Amino acid sequence: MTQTIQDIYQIVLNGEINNVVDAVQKAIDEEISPDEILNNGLIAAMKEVGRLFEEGEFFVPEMLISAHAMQGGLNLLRPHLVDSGIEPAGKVIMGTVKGDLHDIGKNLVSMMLEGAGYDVIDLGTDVASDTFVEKVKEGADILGLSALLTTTMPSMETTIQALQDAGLRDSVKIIVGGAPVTQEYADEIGADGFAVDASRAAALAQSLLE
Ligand code: B1M
Repeated sequence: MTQTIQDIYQIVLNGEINNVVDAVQKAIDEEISPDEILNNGLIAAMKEVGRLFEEGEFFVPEMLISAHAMQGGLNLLRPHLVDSGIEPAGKVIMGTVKGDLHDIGKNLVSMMLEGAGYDVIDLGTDVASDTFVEKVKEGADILGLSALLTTTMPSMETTIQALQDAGLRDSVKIIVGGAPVTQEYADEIGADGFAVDASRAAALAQSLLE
């Protein structure tokens, strides 16, 4: 691994938002392939962030700062990735369900998925089941539903039922999460998976698509 890639890895891990763009630009100028910058620099660092979070060494603020640093680098790299024809790991549609305005956790999940190489289309908060259905119709590998209120959790089931009614249920893997959501609830409503946090959501997406 070159020194420049090691620098990018360390900068993302440290959450040095102000340094990431210069480091990624340096790698581009050195004609390091976008694939290497992405996989050995940005994604590798986010994997380590996920590991540290799961082990209790990093907390939500550290994870958010690293995710923002990763996004800064990714924004610069994105046109180069498109030019070099690198395919994303998969397409994810993400949103907080109808009636629910909480988005901090959902944003973190989106960022971790981006960090893991997915193309994430984030529909925001208070997303109606019909909107999820319309977006899944356009094509997606994974649908991510977030809910933070016990009163909005049923909107997850409504969304899964709406996909079923539209004949789209089997076209997409559905993952659910949010503070009040449990594995039991995910099983009960027929989701494909539940993740307790953002880092495990990225790992879950990977295992569901394998
Ligand atoms: Co609200 N709120 N809130 N709130 N809020 C909670 C959720 C609450 C538990 C607070 C409490 O009473 N102790 C409570 C819910 C009680 C319940 O339902 N049983 C509550 C309430 C009642 C309300 C209002 C109804 C208050 C009111 O108006 N009377 C209201 C509802 C508005 C609405 O949504 N319609 C409301 C409003 C708000 C604010 C707008 C003020 C603000 C949200 C700001 C925002 O999101 N932009 C807010 C906040 C900040 C919270 C707390 C304090 C923090 C939530 C948060 O961001 N956590 C929250 C208390 C709490 O959770 N302890 C609370 C940090 C975040 C990183 O964690 O979102 O859990 P979290 O996400 C985690 C995991 O859950 C998981 O990964 C994330 C990262 O590790 N995860 C997924 C999340 N989504 C996932 C999706 C996945 C996989 C994993 O796959 C797709």
